[in-house]
Amino acid sequence: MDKLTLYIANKNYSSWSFRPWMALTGVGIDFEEVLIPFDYPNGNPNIKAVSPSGHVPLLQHGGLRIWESFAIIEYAAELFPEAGLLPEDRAGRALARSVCMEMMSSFRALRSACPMNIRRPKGRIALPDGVSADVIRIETIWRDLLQASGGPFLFGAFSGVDAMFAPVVNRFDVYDLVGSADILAYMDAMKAHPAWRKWEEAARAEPWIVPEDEV
Ligand SMILES: N[C@@H](CCC(=O)N[C@@H](CS)C(=O)NCC(=O)O)C(=O)O
Repeated sequence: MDKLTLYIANKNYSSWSFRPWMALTGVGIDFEEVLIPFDYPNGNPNIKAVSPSGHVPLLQHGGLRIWESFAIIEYAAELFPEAGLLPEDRAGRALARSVCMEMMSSFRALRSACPMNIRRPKGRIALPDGVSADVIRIETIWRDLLQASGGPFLFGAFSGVDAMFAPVVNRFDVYDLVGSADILAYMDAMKAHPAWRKWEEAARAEPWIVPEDEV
């Protein structure tokens, strides 16, 4: 099989890169990583050179290029059906897609007020309108899935759905947005996952600062 190459941006800040990287790493899929640091003053020309959308993440597999974080996870789930990236049953996969699509298309207030920042010291900020509604909705999604599956991850074992919410776990943590024991236990399980630890260690070692993401 051709090798898989995943193009990503800064591990400290690139929330969309984190998702497929954590999914693939978390279930043990082998891939080569190419990190292109953000270059906002110049419009990210090195990202535009590799990605049709001008964004990362992007997965290259032979001559095929796949962009959009969830499309990458779905492709990997089809390539490696035994890896457990998505639920085995059709109803479970439909539910998984529903919450992943909701993650991708929603929660703009949370995402813009509280950028992912892996190495940010924990501390609250003044929250604009809409953030607490986003937090409550995500807590409900997580709680319903955890209760149905029994945890410790959203569908029981770690899956691509957890990876789609990984940047939210960081936001809830570093901006101190939640306090319920069940939600904190899920976040602890995510932060203790070996794939999370590997990403976090690399993020902490990065030299780059993106001022607009330092809230
Ligand atoms: N919906 C896309 C979002 C991708 C995205 O916005 N990526 C950001 C990095 S986190 C990016 O490439 N930014 C560079 C730019 O906008 O120039 C996905 O799920 O992959």
